[in-house]
Amino acid sequence: MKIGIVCYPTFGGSGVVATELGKALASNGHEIHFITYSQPARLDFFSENLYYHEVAMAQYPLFDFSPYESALASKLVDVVKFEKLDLLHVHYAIPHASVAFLAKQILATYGIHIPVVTTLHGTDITLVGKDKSFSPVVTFSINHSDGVTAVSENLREQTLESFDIKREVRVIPNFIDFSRFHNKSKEHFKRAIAPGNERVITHTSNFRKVKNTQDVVRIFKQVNEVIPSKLLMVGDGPERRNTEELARQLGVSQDVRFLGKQDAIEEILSVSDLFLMPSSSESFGLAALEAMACHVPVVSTNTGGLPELNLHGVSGFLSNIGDVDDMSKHAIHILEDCDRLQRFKDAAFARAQEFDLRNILPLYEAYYEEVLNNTKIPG
Ligand code: GMT
Repeated sequence: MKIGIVCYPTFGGSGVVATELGKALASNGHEIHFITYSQPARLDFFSENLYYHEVAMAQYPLFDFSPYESALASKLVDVVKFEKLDLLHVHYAIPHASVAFLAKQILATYGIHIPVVTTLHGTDITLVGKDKSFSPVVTFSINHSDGVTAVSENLREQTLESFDIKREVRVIPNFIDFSRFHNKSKEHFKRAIAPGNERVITHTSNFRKVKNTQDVVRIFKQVNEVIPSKLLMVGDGPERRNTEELARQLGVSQDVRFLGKQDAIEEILSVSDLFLMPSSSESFGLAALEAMACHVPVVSTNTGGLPELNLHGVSGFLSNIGDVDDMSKHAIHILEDCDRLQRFKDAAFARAQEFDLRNILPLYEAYYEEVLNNTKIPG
């Protein structure tokens, strides 16, 4: 199958899922065309089945805001026509689903019929999509996609509650590629990070408000008072400065390292004992799954799709949003006893295995076939 994938090429979760999916489909023999405004962060190797088309935008003094949607739609028309694609799979509804609809209408005028699958990732529904400035377009483009998937049951329910949806939304959960995410032996790195054999606690995110990165530091302070620990903060974003400031105010900055954006996240996770995700909204929690795949238990909130991933008392614990004391108590419980920590590590890994790419990829392939069959023009 020849598939065009549209996504945000950044370090955000939806871009990572789209890129990893494209890479896996290409390894399975499909021809994959990424159509984005810059090279996707995880598109880091060459394969004969992978293509990348950059959406270039003409600048003009009249444009206060560059009309990216028009440039992307034009690029989609061009790539679908020239490369003879069978299907478009767009990740993150805003603006990709409505742009794909526009491209599809334009292509129809050339007698080309291409089905569009939209994957909803989270904030395109929960935080941003619901806003009045977007919701009519989001509703329309979900209803007019030929296939729609959501990355968790909770996101599917939220979509149906928040918008007037007249079609099926299929749940296909996020996945993990174990050929990349596995526990690597990084003893020298661990000794450098935690020379006194302290426990290593990790958080990775884009440091947006929704991630509650200050709660990570608050939890760490409580844990560190009982169990000597180090905190690794991976990623960057608007809340990083406030979070660094809080670490200084709380007097823990000597035990906290802000590492910025990192590509080799699996190496950092491999030296970690616990992952913290105190988000106030999380449709799935891909970063938590990546941690679990590296044998790292997760203390998270119970919001959104997190309870579908992180099993309370098994792979980690769930607490209410903002309940720093509860999350600290759970973190200490996991970390204070070596045997218990090992049990949580094993259980986190076992849970992650249920989201193995090898189990999820066939679900996407079958869904593409289903959509193609349902949209086939007779004759
Ligand atoms: O805000 C983010 O975390 C990035 C965002 C994205 O779409 O780039 O992530 C969302 O999609 C991820 C991949 O499906 C999910 O794992 C994240 O839970 C989700 N983020 C939120 O719902 C806040």
